[in-house]
Amino acid sequence: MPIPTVASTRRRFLGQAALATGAMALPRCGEELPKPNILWILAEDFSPDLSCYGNKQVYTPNLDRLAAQGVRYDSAFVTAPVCSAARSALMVGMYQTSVGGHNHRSHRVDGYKLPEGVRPFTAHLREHGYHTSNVKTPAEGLRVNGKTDFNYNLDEPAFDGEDWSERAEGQPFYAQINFSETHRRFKAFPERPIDPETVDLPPYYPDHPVVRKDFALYLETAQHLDVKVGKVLDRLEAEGLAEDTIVFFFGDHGRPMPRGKQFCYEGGMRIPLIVRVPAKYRSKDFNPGSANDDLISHIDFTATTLRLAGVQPPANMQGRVFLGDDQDQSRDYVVCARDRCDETVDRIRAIRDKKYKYIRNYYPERPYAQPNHYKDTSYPPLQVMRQLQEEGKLTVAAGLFMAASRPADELYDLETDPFEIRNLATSTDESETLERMQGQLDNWIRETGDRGETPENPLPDEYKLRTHIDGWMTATGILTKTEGVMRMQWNGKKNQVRLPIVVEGGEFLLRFRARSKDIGPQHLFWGTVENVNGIGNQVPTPLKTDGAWHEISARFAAEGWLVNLGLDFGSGEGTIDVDLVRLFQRNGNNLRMLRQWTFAAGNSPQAA
Ligand SMILES: [Ca+2]
Repeated sequence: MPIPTVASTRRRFLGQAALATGAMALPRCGEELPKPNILWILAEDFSPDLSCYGNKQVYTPNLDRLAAQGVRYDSAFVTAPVCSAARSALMVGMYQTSVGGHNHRSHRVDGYKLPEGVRPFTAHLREHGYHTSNVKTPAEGLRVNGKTDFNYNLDEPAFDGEDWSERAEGQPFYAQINFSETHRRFKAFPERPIDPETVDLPPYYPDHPVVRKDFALYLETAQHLDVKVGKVLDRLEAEGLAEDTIVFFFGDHGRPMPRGKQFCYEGGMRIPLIVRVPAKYRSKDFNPGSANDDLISHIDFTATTLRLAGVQPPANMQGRVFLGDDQDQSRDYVVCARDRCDETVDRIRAIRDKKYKYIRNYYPERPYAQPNHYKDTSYPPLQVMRQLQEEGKLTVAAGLFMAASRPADELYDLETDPFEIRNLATSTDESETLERMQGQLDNWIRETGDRGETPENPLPDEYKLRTHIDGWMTATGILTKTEGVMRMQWNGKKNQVRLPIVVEGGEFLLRFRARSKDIGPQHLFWGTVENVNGIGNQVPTPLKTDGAWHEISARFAAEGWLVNLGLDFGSGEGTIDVDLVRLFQRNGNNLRMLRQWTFAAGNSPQAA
């Protein structure tokens, strides 16, 4: 299928002219400079929550220094608010929706290839003399996993190696470093803790101690990221490469929180972008220490990187060059697309200009917060929001995300409503804006060949085992309920059933009856805000596998706030039935029942 392109004709004309004369796009006066090295430093799941972006709580001196030496971009956005789809687009400089990489973690095992003529951008760099690497040891003592996460299979290697030190003498390099911060699980920064009471929470979160603590831990994780980036910058200095290397720092998408990752609100689609260009490679308009408000899309990083390397971006690439003397016209809008994430089918498209954002929900009858194992078991703020919603205690702003359904159209004025709280889609004053942006989105869908219109079928096998009953969730089995019994069937992988719950810490007792012929729980485990899905928080809970019902009770104590608990079955295979689960708070020998689960048809957890 041919790939439509939105590349500007101006760019192609100028690019071809530059290549025809053999001149590099970048140097100021036509003198021949050696090709620059280009380094991408990627953060995971990170919004612009840095001191240099105005966050007053977080301490990020290294990234602030990078911003002071480079340019800070205030309007940089992803094409998808989730790892694999965003990274799939970045790697080819085309929307993930154009190349079939839009469903999260799809095409892992089906041999799916990119459309004809679409190649990883590193292949073009390689052909122009660059060494390309996905760095695994970015500085001494620092190891990273080298995440790629593409939703397609490549015919050629994406990278030549794992470090720029592997390049030939005199060879320019492109390298990327993928840090896992600030992906969950968050990591405390004891040397410089952040007081949860001082955190500025977005107004669409409830002001709750768990949300505050979780947000503070997110910012502390950003401080770890900053330390690591500092080590990379130090390494460039130590190796004498700082003046030869253009450095990009950015996020793969926004923060892992409700209305963040997986959603097309600013929390999910807006990312930090800092670019430092050594003096000899700067264009006239590059002013170190300045901020730039042009709309920039992830796929523009790809096109720009190629141009900086003196490589003309192929015509099928959809990004625009935003650096150097030969830049494309800046964008009128950026587009962000959300499709299936994990087991949760959705389709959202958002188009954003400098003032407005229009969001189209293709499944308005479904809640935003559809059940999702990953988010429901590892986002304490989401758990708080679910619980407060049940209790009718959410503010209007926080309640928006927990609604049982959603509007088909959302329109926000970002200048007056940066947190996207007041939907103007039904306002007659804004009907022209709405119509204009709907038309722009329709054009984009047509011009870029958005493949999200075709439902994915079937769901990848690994997601069929993500099931849930009355709040209990698993990623590796089938949960069903009949007549007061929850049945858990496991398929042999690492098996856990988890229950998100938010309760102030203390001493607890979990009591339930269980029967099984072949498998019993090994542990009860529990998580706190600081230690979600608690590693090491466990007590043994053995069960006789004689097929008879047995009473099980497990005592445990959680400090701070309890945010989840669950049963760990190891990697066995089998079936276990559970009925009438009760959670008690203990005070000496006194028990107070907090909640019970009766697994009756149609019921949900009952508060005591
Ligand atoms: Ca990510």
